[in-house]
Amino acid sequence: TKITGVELRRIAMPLVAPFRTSFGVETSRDVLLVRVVTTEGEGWGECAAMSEPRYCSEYVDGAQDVLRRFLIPALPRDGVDVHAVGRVLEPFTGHRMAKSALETAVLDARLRGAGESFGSYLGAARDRVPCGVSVGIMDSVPELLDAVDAYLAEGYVRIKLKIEPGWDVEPVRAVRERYGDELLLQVDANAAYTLADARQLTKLDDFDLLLIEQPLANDDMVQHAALAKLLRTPVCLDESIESAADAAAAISLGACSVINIKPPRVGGYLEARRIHDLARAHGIPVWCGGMLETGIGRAANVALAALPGFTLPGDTSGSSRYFATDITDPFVLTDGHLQVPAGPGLGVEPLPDVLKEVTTSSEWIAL
Ligand code: OSB
Ligand code: MG
Repeated sequence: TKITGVELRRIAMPLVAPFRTSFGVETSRDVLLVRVVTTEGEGWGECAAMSEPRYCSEYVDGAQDVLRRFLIPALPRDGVDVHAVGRVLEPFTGHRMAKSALETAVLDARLRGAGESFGSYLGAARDRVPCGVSVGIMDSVPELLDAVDAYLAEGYVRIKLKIEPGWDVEPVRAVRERYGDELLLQVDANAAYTLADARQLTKLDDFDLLLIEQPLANDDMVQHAALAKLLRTPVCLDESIESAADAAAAISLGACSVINIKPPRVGGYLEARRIHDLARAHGIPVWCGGMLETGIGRAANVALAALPGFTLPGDTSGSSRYFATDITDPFVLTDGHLQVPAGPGLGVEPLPDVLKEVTTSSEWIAL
């Protein structure tokens, strides 16, 4: 089996509601899909990069450029070995989301050929995963409570509130008071604070949060360690962790006591599994984050979230939390859980009619 070429396909996916974070508002997802074609079949990957470099330095046009110009031309010509792909991509620095999409597509092709599922390959320990939901910043507390009401009615087992300076203690207090101590509740600041805000952040200690995610800047590992000493709320890192080496540094510094593992952020599912293994050996709980993925990226995330060290519910929400129509068969919550796809590879694929409808461009890169 050989890789014969790669299709880079851009799709436009309107969100069911605007998603506001401390770094911006998203109303539609501009997604780059990667389709690896081999002499025997094909495989899919989703690039998590957003339209603008705000969450991290990658952005979707840049990801497409580096894939076309450097990453795809470097692919091995002699087979479909996902570890060989990792090795040829390694000399290129950064661009982890672009690498992740390509590696995932190769792995999907490989596993489809072998008849093995992503979950089985990665080491899934269960066939369904509990699901949380990430709730954006709203214009008012009543609007937020309406949104949380609806998510809880759908069965989500954990609520994550996006926060920023001016939208932190008040919404957290309102949600905690309305739903009581039993609700699994956490917050995500997307790097919106500095260590000078420590006193404000200690006010969140009163609300028995599971964790506070990425309070400080992406490259502020040392300051996160200092902040963690001042807070009772466990500090979780998202943006700061780009590799297993970063995770090792964060753990030994005491910069976090929980890790959000987002495979695209760390360069793919193999590196994500290394972080899972490392964290597990240190007794550090992990959970699976998300980047508003379509069913393609979601399938892989749900498989990863079934590994034994994922002891907290992830941001692996159902398709309807994001899109009116997903490009795959939709992921639907049952009793607050999503089923881990069991079919070969990702176990899902784009529905041709829907895919055609949402496609904005396509380019073919022959090997
Ligand atoms: O920080 O976890 C984040 C979405 C886009 C970029 C960053 C983040 C998020 C989310 C939503 O919180 C997670 C999801 O539901 O996919
Ligand atoms: Mg986050």
